Amino acid sequence: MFCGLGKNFTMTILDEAFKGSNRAIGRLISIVENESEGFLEILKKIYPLTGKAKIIGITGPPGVGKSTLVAQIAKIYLRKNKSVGILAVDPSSPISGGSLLGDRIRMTHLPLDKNIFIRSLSSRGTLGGISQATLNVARLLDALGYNIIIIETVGVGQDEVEIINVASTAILVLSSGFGDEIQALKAGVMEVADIFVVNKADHPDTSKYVSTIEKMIHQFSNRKAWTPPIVKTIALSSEGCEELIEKIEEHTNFCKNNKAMLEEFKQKYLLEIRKLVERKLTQELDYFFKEKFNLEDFYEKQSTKNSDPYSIAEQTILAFKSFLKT
Ligand SMILES: Nc1nc2c(ncn2[C@@H]2O[C@H](COP(=O)(O)OP(=O)(O)O)[C@@H](O)[C@H]2O)c(=O)[nH]1
Ligand SMILES: [Mg+2]
Repeated sequence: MFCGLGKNFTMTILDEAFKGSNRAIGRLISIVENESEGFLEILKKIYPLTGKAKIIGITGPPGVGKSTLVAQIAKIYLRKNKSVGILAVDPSSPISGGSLLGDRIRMTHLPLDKNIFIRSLSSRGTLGGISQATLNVARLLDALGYNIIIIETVGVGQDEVEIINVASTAILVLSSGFGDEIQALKAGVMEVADIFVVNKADHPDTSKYVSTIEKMIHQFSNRKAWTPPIVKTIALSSEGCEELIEKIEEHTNFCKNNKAMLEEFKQKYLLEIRKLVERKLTQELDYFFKEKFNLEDFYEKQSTKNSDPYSIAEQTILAFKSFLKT
């Protein structure tokens, strides 16, 4: 925590990070992830430097081979002289840290290189939840000059959809042997995926599984200008990974040239602002109820004829509005 150390201190860390200090980058990420003092100043300052990186989101059920795949993709990009930042998001509590440790070990097969930065994010964040915290950290890496940012997140629920939605290309990884999982897939995650990967293509049931997914894609994405391709991979041996990278490039180019996509990005941006406003207001409201306005006292003072919840809520809002003006 850097509470009390002040703005100048965080700005010094920012300078150090820009000079390439991995330690400073790590501390900056902690400030942004934990929303410690000075984090908004950092985010405002770095924002003009963002927008250059390619942000790839990867999600899917546990065990399908996401981490193995992330490591292979990272290796290919490193060979292409790109710098890579990897963010592994575990939205659960640190209790499940064991699996992350496993991921870290698997990812250490990556060459130790100054062009690579790996970090696990576990904080839910307070300002805008885990997806906003992930976006903030990804922007930080983008501003620091990382060319490729890969976000790995576990699962196919609402949180994961929000997290991969932060990416410019969202990839859903599946593999045969997860037949039950696909039944449980929500429309949300099918709609948000730009590319489907069927990993563990060494498994004999792969072709059958691919046809099932093809049918599902058809069902979910027939209104979209971009039809998500399915790429078969064997992450263990890197088979199919070059093709996956080609599809990522294709998707990036498609987005650059597509009006509907530009509109979609604008809508995402406006939604982010709206969510930031909502979260800030919720924080103010929490403070108001905790420190400034005792709802129970207020309720007790009402005469019986005025004590319907609608009127009390209206009066409370009036009091909150005048609190905001102070
Ligand atoms: N047979 C096979 N196993 C794989 C493949 N990719 C990953 N695995 C294995 O699947 C297990 C889970 O991989 P991991 O990358 O941790 O999956 P994650 O939970 O989705 O991140 C590990 O034992 C990997 O070695 C593959 O293409 N084929
Ligand atoms: Mg993993």
